[in-house]
Amino acid sequence: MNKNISIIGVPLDLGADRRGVDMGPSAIRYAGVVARLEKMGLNIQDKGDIPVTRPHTFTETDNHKYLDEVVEANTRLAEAVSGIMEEGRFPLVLGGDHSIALGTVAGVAKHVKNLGVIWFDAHGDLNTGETSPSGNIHGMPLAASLGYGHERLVQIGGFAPKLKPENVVIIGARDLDAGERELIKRIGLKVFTMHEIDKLGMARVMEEAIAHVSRNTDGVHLSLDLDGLDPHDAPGVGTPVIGGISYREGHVAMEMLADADILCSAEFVEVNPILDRENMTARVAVALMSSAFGDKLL
Ligand code: B3U
Ligand code: MN
Ligand code: MN
Repeated sequence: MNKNISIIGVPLDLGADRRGVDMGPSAIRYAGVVARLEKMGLNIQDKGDIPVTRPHTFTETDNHKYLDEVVEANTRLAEAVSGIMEEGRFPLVLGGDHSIALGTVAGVAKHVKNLGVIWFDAHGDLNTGETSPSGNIHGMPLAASLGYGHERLVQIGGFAPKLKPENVVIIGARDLDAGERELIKRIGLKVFTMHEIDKLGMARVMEEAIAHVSRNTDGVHLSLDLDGLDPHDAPGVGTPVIGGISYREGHVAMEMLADADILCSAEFVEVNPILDRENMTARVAVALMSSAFGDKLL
């Protein structure tokens, strides 16, 4: 496991149509991310935040809200993440809405030939401008990284596609739109919905997920949307969906990832301190990070 970690914040909420997740990086830093990871003996460098342009007026392009700003922020993020990879360090990206996966995945995929992805989320984030019910780009980053959707999203970082469908798993899905279900079936994407988690248990799901994403890959990116967790355990998220992954299931999943030693990068997104209770969701995010980086109970 790479013990040299560089943190980048992305105070972007335009991909979620302005909902307060721009304060996610501050909330996660306030929850003590640097101290917690340093205490584990990791070398942490906090590189601060990516600058985000804040528009005065609402804009929409072909059912993509704030397309220019989201593309601009993610282009900067892709460069920053790529720079961290070049230095041989592990990028840990703090969101921000989930559209920032566009930039993170672009920056990582530039350096990892066959990149695997574990996508924890209540949602599929597999919409395109044609299928999105909201026009919110945070519902589109996985589709775009696989090569589907608006050219400007698909081409962030200057190459496409970043991912092959057989190297990706979604875990925790329970709110999929019709167009997303259609794409999942068409490209044969592996999805562990809450149904599989309830039936098989998280440990078995993680065994299968880890085997799936590490089979033909040279590194795995963890993209963790806090709304994958149950709103009871993580209330401070943009779009809470009842019936999610528990705090404990989240931890065992992260611990199994640490034991498998497959991660090359990670991002924790959609923390919304406005809707939170005493910064609980940011604190849960930090706790999950420590498990993902190998913290043990004993
Ligand atoms: N699938 C819906 C809702 C959604 C996606 N991601 C979040 N919410 N956080 C959409 O708008 O694409
Ligand atoms: Mn998401
Ligand atoms: Mn989500």
